[in-house]
Amino acid sequence: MATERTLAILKPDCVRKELIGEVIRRIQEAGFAVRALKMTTLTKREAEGFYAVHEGKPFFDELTDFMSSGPCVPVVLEKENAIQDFRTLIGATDPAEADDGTIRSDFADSVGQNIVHGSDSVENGLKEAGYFFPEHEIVANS
Ligand code: FUP
Repeated sequence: MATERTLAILKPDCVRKELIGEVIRRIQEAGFAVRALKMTTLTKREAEGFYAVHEGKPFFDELTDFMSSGPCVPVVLEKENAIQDFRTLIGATDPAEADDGTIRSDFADSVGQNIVHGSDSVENGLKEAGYFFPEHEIVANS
C-alpha cells in the first residue's frame, strides 16, 4: 500500500474546547506521522478559498464564518492509506451518524461544527496540504 498525505484541520471548535492535545494524541496513536503543523486564524476569504468546492451550497456562508471564527490547527499527516484511514478515525461528517469511538462522535456538536477536517482523496490531500504549507515546511520524516 502506498504512503499517502492527508491534510487535517483541527477546527476552531476543537481549539476552543481545548482538545488539540487529545485529538493529536489519537491521530498519532493511530499511526499517522505528523509532517507539518501550525496554528493560524483563517480570514473569511481564506476559508472561502479552502472550501471553494462547496460554494453556492446552503451551508457555505455558515461554514466559512465558522472556519474563520478563531484559530485552527492545520496538520499534514502521512501514513499508508492515510486518506481512508483518517476518515475512519474521525467518523462521518455528521457526528450523529459517526461510529462510536470516532473523534467526531466523541467530541463534535453538529455537522457544521465537527471538530476536524480530513482530505477526501489523494489528489486533494496534496492540494490541501499546499494550501497551508509550502513544500519546504513539510518535513520528510520525524
Ligand atoms: P467532510 O469531508 O467530512 O469534511 O465533509 P464535506 O466535505 O461534505 O463538508 C465539508 C464541511 O461542510 C463539513 F465539515 C461541515 C460542512 N457541512 C455542513 O455544514 N452541512 C452539510 O450538510 C454538509 C457539510
